[in-house]
Amino acid sequence: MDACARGAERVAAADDVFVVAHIDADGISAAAIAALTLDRLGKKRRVGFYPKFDGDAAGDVNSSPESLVWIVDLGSGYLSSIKRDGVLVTDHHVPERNWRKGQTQLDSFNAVVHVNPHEFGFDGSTEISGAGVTYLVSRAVDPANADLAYLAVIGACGDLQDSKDSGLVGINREILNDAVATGGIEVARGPRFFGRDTRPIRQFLQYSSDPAVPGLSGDGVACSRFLEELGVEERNSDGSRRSWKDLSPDEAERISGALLALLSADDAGKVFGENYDVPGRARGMGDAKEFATLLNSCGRYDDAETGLGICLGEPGAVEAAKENRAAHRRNIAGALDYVKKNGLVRTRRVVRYFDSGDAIRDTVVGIVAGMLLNDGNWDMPMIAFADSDGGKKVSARADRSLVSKGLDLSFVMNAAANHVGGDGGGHAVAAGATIPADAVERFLDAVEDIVLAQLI
Ligand SMILES: [Mn+2]
Repeated sequence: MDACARGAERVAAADDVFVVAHIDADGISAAAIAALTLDRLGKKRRVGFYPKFDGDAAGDVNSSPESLVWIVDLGSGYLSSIKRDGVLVTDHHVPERNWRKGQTQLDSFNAVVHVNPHEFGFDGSTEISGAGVTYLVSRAVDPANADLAYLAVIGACGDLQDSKDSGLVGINREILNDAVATGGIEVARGPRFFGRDTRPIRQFLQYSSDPAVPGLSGDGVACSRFLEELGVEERNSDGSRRSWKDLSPDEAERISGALLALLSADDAGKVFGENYDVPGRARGMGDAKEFATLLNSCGRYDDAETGLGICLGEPGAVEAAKENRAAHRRNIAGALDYVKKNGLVRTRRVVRYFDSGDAIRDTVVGIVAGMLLNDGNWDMPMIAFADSDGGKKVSARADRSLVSKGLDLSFVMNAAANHVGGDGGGHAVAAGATIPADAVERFLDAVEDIVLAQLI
């Protein structure tokens, strides 16, 4: 791609660089590729993470003092909000509509180099990720950066680009070849369930889904019996539990054969495929999908920087990420306890709800609503309120059985929020809204009217 060469020129010519990245695994991997590329050139750089390319991000981009802003896994949808010179965008999201194909200058005449697969007829949802596009520019800067290809594989797996075809396809395939050639990735064929590196082998089978394995998925006892019949020990000689990656090739082969016998040909094609080992890594990072999950968890807990530290090999970063996750779990347990102890849940005609005020963070309240739903009545949606900067943050959760009866929380949240001057949306089973702080009762009235209408 000629665009990659243009991007590389920009990078080489820059004095100092502000890297702007998305907070998910793909964005963090992309940021790591950009940061390492710049470090190797001896350029001064700074990295900023953003959950979306909103006004804050655009403001920071436009006011950054650096000679180049390199936006990774973000930005394509918002090119017109960039009002400065010296911008490189390496992204795979669908470009903003008023950005004309092949255009290298915005109407405001600010020069932006935009590298995006959609401009070249590739599918940005399966064929290349944000980290992948960033990698192609990095490789154009210096072919020796091919050793960073493994990060682009992790980014692509983070964006689930390996799911549809049970392996990477398109330009991702070329990037994978670089990663294998430089020793960053080893391709391992086998079942693609989550947790090859960390889950005990029984749970690895038990939690399999999409598609489920008849007789095994969801049934731990059956999984243990299955392993026993195949002569596969669940524990190592020191008593620790064995994961899929601890198995001998022969044991893995036996399990694979037995799994195949349980699956239809169609489902076998979905269960079996390529996995990507990341050799020489600590447990939890030895599989590209699990590595990506670790990065995603950092981003979700407001700590994408730790994820970047993990990719850059900073000492202590992995421990920090694990501590983050433990703190998050404690946080949720405490919040759940708070709602229960104070008897906050109220039941109305057709919904249950609680208002945690400022006691529970608005990023956690939806998770708490989902957990309450699980141990309470499944026949009513759960609506949770929390104070936030912009008013009341609302999170709604419902059991799938209600959705199959016609409930659509996305529509409910959107319509009820609009009714009181707020905004909302999401999915049928999980949705959210932001409403004026004094509108809770009116909002709930509207919610109930709509839910009733949907469930009649
Ligand atoms: Mn992405």
